[in-house]
Amino acid sequence: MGPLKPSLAETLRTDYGAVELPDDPAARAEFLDGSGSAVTAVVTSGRTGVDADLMAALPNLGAVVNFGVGYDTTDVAAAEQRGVGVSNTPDVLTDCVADTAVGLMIDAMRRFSAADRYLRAGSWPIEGNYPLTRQVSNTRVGIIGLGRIGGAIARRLTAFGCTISYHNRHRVDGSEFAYVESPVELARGVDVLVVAAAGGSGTTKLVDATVLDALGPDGYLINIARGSVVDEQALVERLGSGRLAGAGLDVFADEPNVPVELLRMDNVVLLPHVGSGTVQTRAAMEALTLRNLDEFLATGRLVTPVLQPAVRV
Ligand code: 8YV
Repeated sequence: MGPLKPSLAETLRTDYGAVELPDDPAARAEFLDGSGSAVTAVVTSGRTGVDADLMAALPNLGAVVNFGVGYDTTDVAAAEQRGVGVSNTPDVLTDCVADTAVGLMIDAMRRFSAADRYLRAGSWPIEGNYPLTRQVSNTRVGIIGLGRIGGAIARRLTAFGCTISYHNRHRVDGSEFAYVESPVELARGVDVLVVAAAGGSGTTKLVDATVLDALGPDGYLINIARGSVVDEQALVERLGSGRLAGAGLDVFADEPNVPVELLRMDNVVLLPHVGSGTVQTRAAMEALTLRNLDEFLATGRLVTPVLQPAVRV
């Protein structure tokens, strides 16, 4: 189920004889009627996923193999009910996504992209020096979601002298960073709020208007997780009216559509969901996706499961 990395799609077609689920509704319905019961594994990505209706149309499905760490587009509860396994690609993308968070934070606070636009527009000789910006080192940073990626961001920012605190579903055992009970309390005490929590129904608009107001007019929001975790409308309103200082965003609520108001703002840095997008990391994600598929086809188990398939006897 595309779109997939072209080399992965090609390998699946040629080495595995995989078929592509048609996008067109009529063609899809025809395919599912004729061949839905022959499908035992689906390879997809966080952009597409397998919802409960599609699972119902694939009665012999055994595994959803997800290219990407985030699997919020797949209905894991429905998968569990049906005994369908779900895998993702953790760890291999942690460094690149954490690098992206730090890059966005530096860019948003120091306004490098905006200063680059200023220089290219020929403004330097005419308008003079670029306005002063905000120091990154030694700031107070709050991280929502101290999982693998959140932890990697925290470690990087520790080297910048930042004071790190976090909010998470549960306090992380053994963490050296200060746990804060709620997102709003976390936002109140920091200069920068970094969103690194998984998407899905449990985190929808976790960063809402109240949290953004607690972050306040001197605060910055960085999001490398999922657009759904932030109330995007509230974010846009506050960035446009000076109630937030700035933002660095790699993810949006309705990708690839980005609120048009953001395009006109110099206090935001906008990336087209490129967090894991390096040659090295995407190759590692591809390899791990295929390892999961191979293991499932050979043994009925997954290498990096979110949920193991039910054992069929
Ligand atoms: C995308 C990501 O999945 O891993 C994730 O959760 O958001 C990214 O790595 C990747 O672009 C594939 O769609």
